[in-house]
Amino acid sequence: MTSKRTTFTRRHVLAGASLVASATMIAPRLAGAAEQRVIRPQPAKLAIVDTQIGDLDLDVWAYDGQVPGPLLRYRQGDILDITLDNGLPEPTSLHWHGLRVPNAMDGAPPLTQNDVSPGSAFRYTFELKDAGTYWYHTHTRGWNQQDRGLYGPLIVDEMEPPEVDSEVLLVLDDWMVEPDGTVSEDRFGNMHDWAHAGRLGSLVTVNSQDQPSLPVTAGERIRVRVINVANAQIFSLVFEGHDPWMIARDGDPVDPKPMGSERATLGPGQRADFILDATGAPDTTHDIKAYSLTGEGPIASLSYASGTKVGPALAGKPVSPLPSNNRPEPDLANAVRIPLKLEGGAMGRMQSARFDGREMGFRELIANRKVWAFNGAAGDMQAPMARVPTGQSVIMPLENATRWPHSIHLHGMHFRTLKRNGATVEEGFRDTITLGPMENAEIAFFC
Ligand SMILES: [Cu+2]
Repeated sequence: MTSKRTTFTRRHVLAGASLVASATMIAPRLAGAAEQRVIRPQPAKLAIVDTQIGDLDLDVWAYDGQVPGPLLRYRQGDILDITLDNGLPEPTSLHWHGLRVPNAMDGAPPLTQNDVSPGSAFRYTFELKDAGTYWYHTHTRGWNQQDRGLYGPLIVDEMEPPEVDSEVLLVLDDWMVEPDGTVSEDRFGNMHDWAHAGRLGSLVTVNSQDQPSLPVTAGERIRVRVINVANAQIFSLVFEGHDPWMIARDGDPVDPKPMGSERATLGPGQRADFILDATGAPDTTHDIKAYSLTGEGPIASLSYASGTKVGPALAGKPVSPLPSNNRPEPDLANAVRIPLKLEGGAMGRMQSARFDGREMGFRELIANRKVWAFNGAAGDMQAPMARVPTGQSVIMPLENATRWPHSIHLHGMHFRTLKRNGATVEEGFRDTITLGPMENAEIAFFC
């Protein structure tokens, strides 16, 4: 594992008034249909009160000076129209994670566009076909740029959203912070991390705060949206003292059911939506606890005000399913099979892989900063893995032949998971699947 293991400890929660105020991202609709706006990634400072280290003033890269970046909120069917204005000292791009976009708008250089140079701009515009909880992030040297803070939430409201009293958005990240309170730049692209479970941080934040206290009122019904923007960390969440209903995963509806004793697991890039009835008593505090690859402990808390909700109670009423996004179903009978095998990493069995036009041994691959391979090729996105005509359905057997968990994410479309480790499963549409070490799955999608 990584050299620095972190265990969350139960720490006292700092709940200063200003901290509470900014902890909850109760989300207004900021952008309207076809409203044009500019987003500028630039170097910035991020203040975090670390409950162990104290005041941190981190050097980050941020969209419009904020981490997470500004909340983009639309209604289903709206047109997103955003110009990326690069204020960074290096090229960048903007990827819309989980959204069904035209290929040219996907923001994945060099495949779908060129990198946007410093001082240049690129305009992204497309229709928002699907409602749900999504996010945007850089797709250029993401291991560096995303770690530095270049990500933000994107919400597309249903035409008829479920009735709730309030809404909470939780953006989960983990930062590698040095004892002196700086962001560890040495760890960006560190080969040891890279060959293991990825860069796992020492400080877990929710909305860029360490264990924020989220104000709630007894008796209210809350929609909770969770986005895991960490680059490698896997979080399993428990809302202590509450029994939320999961209503969506990766932006797509799931049959609502109470979580019971189940934990909601989110790999990197994944999202989950919940309906949470505030069944706690006034003046009490309940932890939101996370189990991760490096430890467990509270990451935030629900802090009840002294009163109770006034007016008609939604809490306790049945939770209805969200409206379908009507994504096209894969046609399994006529699907082509495109297998994807992941190899490499520390303690793996990969002897060699193709890179730069020839077969290289593992040591030579490491010298070229390549430790992972897809189907025997250690690539860098220069050439497509497969070409598929529009309208074609694909079945993709996935094999994680490594000792490490991997989240695999499809751009531009959601998939159905058909099998996990040989067993048939029935799941809703997802855009990201997390495979544990040596696990396999089969997914299917319509192109
Ligand atoms: Cu994506």
